[in-house]
Amino acid sequence: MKTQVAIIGGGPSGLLLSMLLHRNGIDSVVIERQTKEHVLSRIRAGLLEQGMLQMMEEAGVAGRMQAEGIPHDGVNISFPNGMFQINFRERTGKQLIIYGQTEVTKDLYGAHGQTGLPAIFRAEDVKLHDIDADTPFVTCTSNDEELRIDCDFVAGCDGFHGVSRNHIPESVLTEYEKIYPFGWLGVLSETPPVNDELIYANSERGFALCSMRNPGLSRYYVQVPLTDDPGDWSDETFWDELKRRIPAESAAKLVTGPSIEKSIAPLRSFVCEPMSWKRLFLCGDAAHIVPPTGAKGLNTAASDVHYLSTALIDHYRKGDSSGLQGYSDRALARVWKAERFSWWFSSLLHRYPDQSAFDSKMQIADLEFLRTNEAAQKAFAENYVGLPY
Ligand code: FAS
Ligand code: PHB
Repeated sequence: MKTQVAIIGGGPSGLLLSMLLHRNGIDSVVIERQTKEHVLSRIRAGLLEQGMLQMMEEAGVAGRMQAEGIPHDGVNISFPNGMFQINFRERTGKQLIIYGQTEVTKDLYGAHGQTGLPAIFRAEDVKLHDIDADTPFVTCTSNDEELRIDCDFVAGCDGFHGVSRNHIPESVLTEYEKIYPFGWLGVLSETPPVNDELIYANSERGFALCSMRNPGLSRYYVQVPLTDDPGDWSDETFWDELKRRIPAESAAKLVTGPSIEKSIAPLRSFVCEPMSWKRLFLCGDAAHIVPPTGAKGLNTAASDVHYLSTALIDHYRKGDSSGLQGYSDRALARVWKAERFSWWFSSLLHRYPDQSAFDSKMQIADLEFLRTNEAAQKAFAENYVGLPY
């Protein structure tokens, strides 16, 4: 099989890239390890930046997101001194959109299926070859058939546990990592959200987040030790613990119900440099991970896809490869700022096992400054809505 861009990974990054290239007459083959049904069953991000909406519009896949996405103007932060709202729309002119990653991926697969572009599922033993030459190719087996995909470029969109990153020589690659000593236990429930905007809570018992997907589908998270297992948490225990961590008036309003999904996500900050090597270009979680506190995971993947698709279009349309040469630096410049914001916001809202009384006072003082200072709220708002591409 021959194509222009072989895309490893059929998650949101890979599909969005494939659709943007297709809209510009550039062929691609998506190579996904799982089945489409498995990819679509994942419950992940839910808060999207304007940049992600714009990317979906450019890919011609924004119809449902525009119709069903819930625009938000502000966010609420509660801590022992009370709860306050930051209206990021007033401070930046920008909104955020509540629209599940599951829906984003569904829309992308729907559109991709209309293009006639090939997608290989159940791909095993995926290997990249000759990425340091002008004629790279990818091999894999799928349904016991050996496949070879010849291409000009390889896009590594295969997430944190993918194979693409490992094809950058160790002599070239630097990895930066921070693992947090806790995770997020997330619950999805067919209940009305407790509030019409998100509530992030810093409580003595640990972090909590009240989010949603639509008026009848809520998403809640509580900070738990990494040693916990979702099976340790009955729905009742989860709801009781959540009520203890959010303001009393919110707890009184909270509608509980059976969880339809319950899982624990570890918290990690990770960046690899460079994000490209020869004919290989990494996008999204294949190159960087953020703790979900800042809601920057999927949104930063979208900015990578913006930079890479623009560079590939310039290469094929104008024979201009400067975008490809500058891709890694350009993408990393925005990635590191998202990493900083996500690390800072996580440090502000979580309780660390070895946290001292002084550390807690620092969190309170930082939150008090954020609650009362205009410049602090503006800086927060600009980062939270997403820095310009
Ligand atoms: P993805 O991981 O989504 O997709 C990579 C794809 O590559 C997968 O389909 C995988 O099966 C495939 N693949 C892997 N290895 C392969 C191989 N060898 N060959 C072929 N294919 C291969 N972000 C938020 O903003 N808010 C959240 O609440 C949030 N929750 C999250 C919860 C979890 C458990 C995780 C893991 C992430 C969460 N994120 C969240 C971040 C998330 O949204 C990611 O940033 C987003 O999925 C990144 O998209 P991709 O880069 O496409 O990677
Ligand atoms: C979510 O809705 O899943 C969500 C929202 C905001 C975050 C993380 C997760 O910071």
